[in-house]
Amino acid sequence: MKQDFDFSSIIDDLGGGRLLAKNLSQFTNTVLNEKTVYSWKQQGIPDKWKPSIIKLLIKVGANIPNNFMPPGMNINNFQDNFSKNTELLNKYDNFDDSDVSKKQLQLFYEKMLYLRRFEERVGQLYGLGLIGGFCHLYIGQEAVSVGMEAAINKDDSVITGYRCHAHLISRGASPYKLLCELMGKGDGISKGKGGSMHMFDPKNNFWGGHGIVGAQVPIGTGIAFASKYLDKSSLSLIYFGDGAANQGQVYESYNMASLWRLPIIFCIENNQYGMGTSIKRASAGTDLSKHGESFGIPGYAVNGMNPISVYLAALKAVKWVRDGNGPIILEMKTYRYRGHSMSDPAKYRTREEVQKMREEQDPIEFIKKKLIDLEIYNEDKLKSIDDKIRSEISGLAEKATNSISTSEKYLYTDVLSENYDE
Ligand SMILES: Cc1ncc(C[n+]2csc(CCOP(=O)(O)OP(=O)(O)O)c2C)c(N)n1
Ligand SMILES: [Mg+2]
Repeated sequence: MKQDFDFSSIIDDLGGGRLLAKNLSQFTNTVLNEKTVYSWKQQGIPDKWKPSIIKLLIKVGANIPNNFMPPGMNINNFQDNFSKNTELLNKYDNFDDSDVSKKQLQLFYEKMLYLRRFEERVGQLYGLGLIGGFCHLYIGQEAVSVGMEAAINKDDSVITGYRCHAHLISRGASPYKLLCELMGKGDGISKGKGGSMHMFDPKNNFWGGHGIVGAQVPIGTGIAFASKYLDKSSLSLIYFGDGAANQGQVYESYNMASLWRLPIIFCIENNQYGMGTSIKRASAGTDLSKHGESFGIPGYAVNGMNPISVYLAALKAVKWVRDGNGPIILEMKTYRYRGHSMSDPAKYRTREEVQKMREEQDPIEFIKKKLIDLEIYNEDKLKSIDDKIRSEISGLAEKATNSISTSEKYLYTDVLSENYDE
């Protein structure tokens, strides 16, 4: 029989008859003889096997010749949303270093340093007994919040978990009000009633501060739904950790977000540890950027210790979402230097590991070196910026320490939503 089509190249693309027979058997749960598959080289592939073979070709990224399609079918019948979206996303241009201005580099340095010095001061105040309750510091992860914030707008919404001080400051919240909140003062951003884990700043579109691991993911999804429903152009940036990434509510949110094409950036801050366990011990799949696969949500992993990489990745993600393509996942590979919270025996990692990360991957040191190499700032200028930040934070900490504690009169306010404006 004369073939109008070269079936052998398809079989070769899929690793030859033996591998194809094995893969097809697994894929279709049918026992398929290797000899049969080899015979297709001469006799042609029966229509009955074509759909499965097309799916395998898509999986390995091989070309599917048009005339290989069974009648009435085209490639879209076989491609799932994930492949379609990933293919589309790959066609988007990547942003590069030319998209980062000198001014932006200066801001990255100043903003990251501010977050670091703020958190260091919070750690000291905690040690002095001026802050009580749970408290989780962001030291080490600064590049994520600063890089992401630089790529979004003020009307976009941000929501995160309990490690939230940095995200608030990046949004533009008052550091003084944060310090007051931490110390249970009336001037606190949640009137001193929320503490470290429960800070809100609606004016800056910051929606918490959530102590329940992962709770912010469905809430942030709802915020994105509202934005779409009300025909607004704002997106919802949802941060959560590697420890939250396997939760059921996260997957339910992925499903709805993708189904309704909601404007969401799911930003997973993979600092490699949950409360006392490494991701390698806790997660069956550690490629978190691909967790949206079965929902058709594309994603990519980013060096979360480099604010430039974070910023450039975020620009692309923002464009993707604003173009109406629906959600995207960014997995930030980052690291926290301090314990999970203020009490952490840290038995799950070695001191040497932490030291190595600090010495080799610190985001602030990285950007500092860049500023010097590009002759944007010299050592003296860098030091004067640091001194200015330290003294500003010291002044605010002193003012907050001396401010008035929260009042009993707030005990029953802000409990119901109608009291929101009180
Ligand atoms: C539903 C729920 N389960 C458990 C906890 C206790 N807990 C607090 S933080 C945390 C680990 C979360 O780790 P991850 O998501 O990686 O965030 P990270 O602390 O690293 O920023 C756990 C288990 C909680 N607060 N809520
Ligand atoms: Mg973590």
